[in-house]
Amino acid sequence: MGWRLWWWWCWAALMVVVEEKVGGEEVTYDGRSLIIDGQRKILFSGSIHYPRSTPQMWPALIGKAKEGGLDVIQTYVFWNLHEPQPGEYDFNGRYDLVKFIKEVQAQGLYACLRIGPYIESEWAYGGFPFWLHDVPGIVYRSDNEPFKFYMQNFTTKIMNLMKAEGLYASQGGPIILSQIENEYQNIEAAFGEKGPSYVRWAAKMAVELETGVPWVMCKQADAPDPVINTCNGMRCGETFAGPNSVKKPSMWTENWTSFYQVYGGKPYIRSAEDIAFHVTLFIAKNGSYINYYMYHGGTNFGRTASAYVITSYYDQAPLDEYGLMRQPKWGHLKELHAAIKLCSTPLLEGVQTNFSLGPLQEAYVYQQETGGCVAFLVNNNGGNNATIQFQNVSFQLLPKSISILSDCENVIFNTAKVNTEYNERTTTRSQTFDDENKWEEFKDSIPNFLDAPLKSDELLEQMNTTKDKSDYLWYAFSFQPNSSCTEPVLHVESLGHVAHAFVNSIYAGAAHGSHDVKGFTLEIPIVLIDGMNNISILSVMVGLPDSGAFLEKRFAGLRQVEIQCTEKEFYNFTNHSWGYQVGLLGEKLQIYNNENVGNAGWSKIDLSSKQPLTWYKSVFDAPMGSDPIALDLSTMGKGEAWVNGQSIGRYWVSFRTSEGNSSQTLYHVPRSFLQTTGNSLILLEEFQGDPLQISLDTISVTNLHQPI
Ligand SMILES: *[C@@H]1O[C@H](CO)[C@@H](O)[C@H](O)[C@H]1NC(C)=O
Ligand SMILES: *[C@@H]1O[C@H](CO)[C@@H](O)[C@H](O)[C@H]1NC(C)=O
Ligand SMILES: *[C@@H]1O[C@H](CO)[C@@H](O)[C@H](O)[C@H]1NC(C)=O
Ligand SMILES: *[C@@H]1O[C@H](CO)[C@@H](O)[C@H](O)[C@H]1NC(C)=O
Ligand SMILES: *[C@@H]1O[C@H](CO)[C@@H](O)[C@H](O)[C@H]1NC(C)=O
Ligand SMILES: *[C@@H]1O[C@H](CO)[C@@H](O)[C@H](O)[C@H]1NC(C)=O
Ligand SMILES: *[C@@H]1O[C@H](CO)[C@@H](O)[C@H](O)[C@H]1NC(C)=O
Ligand SMILES: *[C@@H]1O[C@H](CO)[C@@H](O)[C@H](O)[C@H]1NC(C)=O
Ligand SMILES: *[C@@H]1O[C@H](CO)[C@@H](O)[C@H](O)[C@H]1NC(C)=O
Ligand SMILES: *[C@@H]1O[C@H](CO)[C@@H](O)[C@H](O)[C@H]1NC(C)=O
Ligand SMILES: *[C@@H]1O[C@H](CO)[C@@H](O)[C@H](O)[C@H]1NC(C)=O
Ligand SMILES: CC(=O)N[C@H]1CO[C@H](CO)[C@@H](O)[C@@H]1O
Repeated sequence: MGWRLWWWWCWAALMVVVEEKVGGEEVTYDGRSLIIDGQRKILFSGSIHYPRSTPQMWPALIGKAKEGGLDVIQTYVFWNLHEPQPGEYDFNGRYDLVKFIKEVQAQGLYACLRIGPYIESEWAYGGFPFWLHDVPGIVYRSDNEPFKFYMQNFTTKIMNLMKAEGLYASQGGPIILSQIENEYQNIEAAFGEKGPSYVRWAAKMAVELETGVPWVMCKQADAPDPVINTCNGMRCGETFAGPNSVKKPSMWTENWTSFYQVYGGKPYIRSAEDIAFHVTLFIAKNGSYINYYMYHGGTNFGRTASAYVITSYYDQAPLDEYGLMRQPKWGHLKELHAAIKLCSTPLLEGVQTNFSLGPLQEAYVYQQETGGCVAFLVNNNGGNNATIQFQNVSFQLLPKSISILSDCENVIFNTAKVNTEYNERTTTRSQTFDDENKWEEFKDSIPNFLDAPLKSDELLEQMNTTKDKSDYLWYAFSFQPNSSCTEPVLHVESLGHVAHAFVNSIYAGAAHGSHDVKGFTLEIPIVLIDGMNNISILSVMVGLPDSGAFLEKRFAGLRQVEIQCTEKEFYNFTNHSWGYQVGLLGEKLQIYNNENVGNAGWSKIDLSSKQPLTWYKSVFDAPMGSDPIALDLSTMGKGEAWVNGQSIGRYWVSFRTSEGNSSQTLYHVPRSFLQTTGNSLILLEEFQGDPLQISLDTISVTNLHQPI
C-alpha cells in the first residue's frame, strides 16, 4: 500500500538522522547470563503490572524500584483488557502498555515483557478474553487450530506494537526479554500428544517474530532451543534443576515475595531475611537473573481478580499496594543488590567451585585468573550460629544465612542481618459518613420466573450465560406445592461462588464456597404460601477461574435444586422450567456512572428496612495532601464499590478468616480517580452492611529503628 511505503520512508529517513540514539544491538545469552551490548549481566528484576496501578503512579513506582537496585521491570500483557472483542483493541489509560514501557525506558531501566498470552496471574480467566469461549471447537493452550490462530494473532499484535514504537533493545528500546506461554508444564500432560507439539509450536511461532531479544518459557523444562527455560517459586536456589542446555543461563522469573491472598485467607508474610537468603543462594549457584513476583502488587480494580482473590494484590511486596516502601524488605533487598553488583565482575567472569564447610555449611566461590574473587558462605542450619574456617580464617555464620565476601575476605552483606530501617503503616481517618442525610439508596429488584427475559428447561452454566458481563445471574422458577408440604427446606447445590435465595421476593438466606472448596450447598428452611410461589436464586461469581487445563470447559452456577417436604418427599427442580436474568437492574441502569446516578430512582436511606441487594450513594471531598487514600469498609458485607464511576474492586468483608478477621477491610482509591470536591461514592451491598460506619482514610508510613 502506498501510504505504508510513504510512512516507511519517513521512518527510514528519521532513522538516518537519529540512528546513533535509537540503534540497538541484539540481546543474546550464553551459559552464564544474558548478554546486552556485548556484556554479561547480573540482573535484578521486579514485577509491576501496569493495569494494577494508574499511569499517575507508574513514574514513582518505577523510580522506587530503580532506587531499590532493580535493573528490569517485568510485566505481563493482559489480553482481555486489550482485545475486549475480536479485532477491537484498547490501549488507553491504565491499559497503555506503550506508555508504561516508555516510562521504564525514561528511567533507564530494562523491561521484560511476559506476553503469555495465557498469564494466570490471579487475573480473571488467566488473561483470556471471554469471547474465546465461544470460538467453535476451541481448546485453550493446546495444539488446536482455533486457539493457535487467536494466540498468534494477539502475540503478533503486541510484537508489532512494540516494534512500531522501537521498544526492543535490538532497536534501542528497553525490552531485553519476552515470555511465551506461562508455567505450561503444570498442565501439559492433560493434553496428551497435543501438549508437547503445542510447546514446540509456541516456541517456533515466538522465535519467528524476530524481536532480536531472547524468549523464555517459565516452569517448562523442555523449552525448545533457543527459548530459555526459567524457574518460578520461592526457593529456586534449592529447587531449580537448571537450564536444559549448558548454553542457557540460569534465570528465576518469579521469586514470590509473598503470595496472593484469597477471601477467607490470611496475608502471607515472607520475611526480608528469607527472601534475601534464597535470592543469594540462587546467585551463588550460577543464577544471573532474578525477578521479584511481585515487587509491587497493586489493586485488582473492577472485576479483574480471579476466583475468590481479594482486591488488594501482593500488598506484602517491597512496595505495598499503595506504592509505599515496606521496610525492612525494600531496604534489605536494596543492600543485597548493591552487594552483588559490587562483585559482578568475578561473579560473571570467574570460575565457580563449591565445597562443604561443615555438616550444614557450604561455600560457593567464584575466582578470576586476574585475582578477583567472591565467596558465599552458607549456613543451612536454621537453629544455630556456625563457626567455620574459610581460607584459614574463622567466620561466624548466623542461623539460616549467607555471608557475601566481596574479595573472599571481607563480609559485605549477611542475608540474616538487617541493617536497614523498619517502618509501620498507619491509617488516619479523614472523613466519616455517619450523616444519614448524606446517603441515598436504591433497592435492586428481584426478578420472578415470569419476568425473566431468558428461559430454559435446565440449569444453565453461569459463565456461558453471563458471558462475563456481570458477576450476577438470577435463576428463577415458580411452583405450587402440595398442601402436605408443611416444613419445606430449600436445598441448592452450587459451583457458584455465592448463592442468595429469595422466596416470593423475601430474602431467605445465602451460602458460599471458598477458593479451595468451590462447590457448596445452601440448605435453608423456607416459608411457602398456598398457590404459586416464586423462588429466585441469585448466583454470584467472585471472579472467573484463572488456572488449570481445559478452562473453556469449567462449570459455574447452580447444579441441583430441590425443595424437601419431608424426609422422603421432595420436589426436584433440577430439570424444570427456569427463568434467567443476567446481571442486576442497577448494573443494567449503570447507576454507578456519574451521568446516570440522577435518574435511577434513588431515595432517602431507610435504615429500619435494610435489605440485601441495595445500592448506596454518597459524595465526599478529596483528603488534603498527597498521601494515598483508602476506604475502610469494615462494616460492609459483600459487593463492589465505585468512585466517580470507576470500580475500585469487589469487597467481601464478611468472609472472615479462622481467627475471625476480614481478609481485606481497606480498599485503595487512587488519587487520580478524584477531583477536589463532590466525588461520588457508590456501594453495591449484597448483605446488610452498614454504610454509615465506613470511613475514608489516608495511608502513611512511619520509620522506626527497631522491629515493631
Ligand atoms: C488478527 O485478526 C483480525 C481479525 O480478528 C485481523 O483483522 C488481523 O489482521 C489479524 N492480525 C494478525 C496479525 O494476524
Ligand atoms: C556453575 O557453573 C559451572 C560452569 O558451568 C559448573 O561447573 C558448576 O557445576 C555450576 N554450579 C552449580 C552449583 O550449578
Ligand atoms: C556443589 O554444588 C552442587 C549443586 O548444588 C551439589 O550437587 C554438590 O554436592 C556440591 N558439592 C560439594 C562438594 O558440596
Ligand atoms: C549468633 O551470634 C550472634 C552474635 O554474632 C548472637 O547475637 C546470637 O544470639 C547468636 N544466635 C544464636 C542462635 O546462637
Ligand atoms: C592454610 O594453612 C595451611 C597450613 O597452615 C596452609 O598450608 C595453606 O596454604 C593455607 N591456606 C590458605 C588459603 O591460606
Ligand atoms: C453457550 O451458550 C450458547 C448460547 O449463547 C449455546 O449455544 C452453547 O451451546 C453454550 N455452550 C455451552 C458449552 O454450554
Ligand atoms: C410471582 O411472580 C408473578 C410474576 O411476577 C407475580 O404476578 C406474582 O404476584 C408473584 N407471586 C408472589 C406470591 O409473589
Ligand atoms: C403431591 O401430592 C400427590 C397427590 O396427593 C402425591 O402423589 C405426591 O407425592 C405429592 N408430592 C410431593 C412432592 O409432595
Ligand atoms: C434431582 O435431579 C437431578 C437431575 O436428574 C439429579 O442429579 C439429582 O440427584 C436429583 N435429586 C435428588 C434428591 O434425587
Ligand atoms: C434431567 O435432565 C437430564 C438431561 O436432560 C437427564 O439426563 C436426566 O435424566 C433428567 N433427570 C430427571 C430426574 O428427569
Ligand atoms: C485478627 O484480629 C485481631 C483483633 O483485631 C488482631 O489482634 C489480630 O492480630 C488479627 N490477626 C491477624 C492474623 O491478622
Ligand atoms: C515452586 C515453589 O517453590 N513453590 C513454593 C512456593 O511457596 C509456597 C509457600 O511457601 C510453597 O508451599 C511452595 O512449595
